Amino acid sequence: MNGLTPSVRRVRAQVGDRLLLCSDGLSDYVDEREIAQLLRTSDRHAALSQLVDAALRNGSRDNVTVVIADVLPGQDPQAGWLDALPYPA
Ligand SMILES: [Mn+2]
Repeated sequence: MNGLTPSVRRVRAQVGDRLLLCSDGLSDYVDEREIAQLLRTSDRHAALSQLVDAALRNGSRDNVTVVIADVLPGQDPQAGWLDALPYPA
């Protein structure tokens, strides 16, 4: 695997949780406290924009990749994630 070892961790998500996946273009340029504060922005898309803006404002010269996942109620936890997509195959 090109000498790379993935870091894998299982977390128990609860309704209302918000998960952040990001590249080091964000995490190396914005401190965790500010990231946490911006993640509390209720509108997910606004939070995304604010996180990317903060990284660029702090001089990030790397790519800034940010994914926010909100854990929502109403999905059968036994169903596969493909079944949860809003668009049928
Ligand atoms: Mn990077």
